[in-house]
Amino acid sequence: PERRAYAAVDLGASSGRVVLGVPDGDAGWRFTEVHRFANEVSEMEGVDVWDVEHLYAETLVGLRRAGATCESEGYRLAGIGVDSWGVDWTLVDADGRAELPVRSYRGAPDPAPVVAGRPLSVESVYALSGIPDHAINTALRLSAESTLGTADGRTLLFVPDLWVYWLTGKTGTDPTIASTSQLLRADTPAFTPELSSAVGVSNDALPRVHAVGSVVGPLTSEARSATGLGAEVTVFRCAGHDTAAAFAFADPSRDGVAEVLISSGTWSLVGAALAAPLTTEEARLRGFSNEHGATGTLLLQNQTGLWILQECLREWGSPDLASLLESVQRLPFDPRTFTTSAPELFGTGPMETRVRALCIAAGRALPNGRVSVVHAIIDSLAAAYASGVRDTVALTGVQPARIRIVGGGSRNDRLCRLTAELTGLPVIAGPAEATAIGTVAIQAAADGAVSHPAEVFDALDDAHVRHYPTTDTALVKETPA
Ligand code: ADP
Ligand code: LRH
Repeated sequence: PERRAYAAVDLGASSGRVVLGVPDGDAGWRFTEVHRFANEVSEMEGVDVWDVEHLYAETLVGLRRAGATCESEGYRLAGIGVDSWGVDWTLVDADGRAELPVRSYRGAPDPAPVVAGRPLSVESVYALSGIPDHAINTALRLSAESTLGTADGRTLLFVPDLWVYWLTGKTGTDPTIASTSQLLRADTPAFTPELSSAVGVSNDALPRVHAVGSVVGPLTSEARSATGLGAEVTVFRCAGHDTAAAFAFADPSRDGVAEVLISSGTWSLVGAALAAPLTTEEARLRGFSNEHGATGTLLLQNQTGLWILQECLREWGSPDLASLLESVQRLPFDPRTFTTSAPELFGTGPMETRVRALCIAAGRALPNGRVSVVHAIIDSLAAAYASGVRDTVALTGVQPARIRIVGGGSRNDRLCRLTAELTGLPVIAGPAEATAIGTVAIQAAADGAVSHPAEVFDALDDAHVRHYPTTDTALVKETPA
């Protein structure tokens, strides 16, 4: 029988990759990263942008490799899916030209004037969209720019939608990425003029919302010749939002709130999968968004994540992360942590100085050298995870059995260990590539190769996951203030 394989194009804020997933007999699924390429915010004429043309060119390289790998191993590449970071967008005009470059949320303006001028109350916007006001939200930035009062034949596409458009020539979006905009309803996957008109955005410019797992179509002839792939490869609309792809295993209708979910990458997302949105005033004040998941609602607190460490590394000329982490591995937890989501850490610019200043304010003057900085960052990220877990428990009223940490940060042993110690909940860490695995799993389910995306995750072997018990209080000696 034909052995069908699926490719995930996973665009993260710190790197992009193309991952090939193949069914591997009784052993479940095997994942091969066929291509990885760096990504970062760059500055163009004073504006923070993503070099999407470069990222797309790298994507084509990766897809070519995915095709070649399939051919040499006797698989047929049956599907391609794309996911990326949230909120950023482009406009495609009537001639199919995308407005480039895509601006990065890192340069988002102060949203206060837009919020003050909006005819809907802060509470109504939250009740409708499930998304609290945050400078990065598509809705608030579009409004600040006043560029989309009339559609003029233009269609708004989020980053994964732009990839799907370039690959297939078809416009559209999916509920997961669209929900990061604050323009989609939380209770049903539809844009509403109530939300768009409140921020002066034409509802006509918003793309059609297609279900997660729907077929988009074959590659354009241009994409075929750039990748060497044929017309038999189907592009699927997956969970375009990387966070939703990473949590594609969590199905609240099957599992209830069994675990607290943490996605640990450039951002930290902490929360739970729910059967329906939770838009209470308490949820809003605690900073939780209700985003559409691959199924159900993802109630998530957006925290600044490993961005802080990434920017320090960039400033230090990219020293080896593993050896830096090794040098803080056995240091005791210092409860004098700083607020990782402090607004001064948000933008690009010198990070070490900003971290040192916040540490001094927290009564933790750091000695010279990088080790103390890394120590303070990891301790502070773990304290933020613990606080997000407490908030999740308070909001849902459920005492979860464990915490699941996915994403690149699940490889950070100290971070995972501290999270278990500070919360008293066991941590399951991994898979680090949950996002790409989710994007493969959604295709496999849509294509009938598995009955639920969770099956693909359930079949992962121990190489993908590590267990941290709560009894290990080796690092936490004093309880944080
Ligand atoms: P994004 O999708 O936002 O680009 P990732 O999920 O790829 O983020 O996570 C990137 C982060 O993962 C890096 O900032 C780094 O701190 C962490 N990471 C990656 N590999 C390792 C490793 N081997 N050990 C510890 N941390 C790692
Ligand atoms: C994480 C993420 C997160 C936010 C941010 C912009 O990669 O998608 O969920 O939406 O990026």
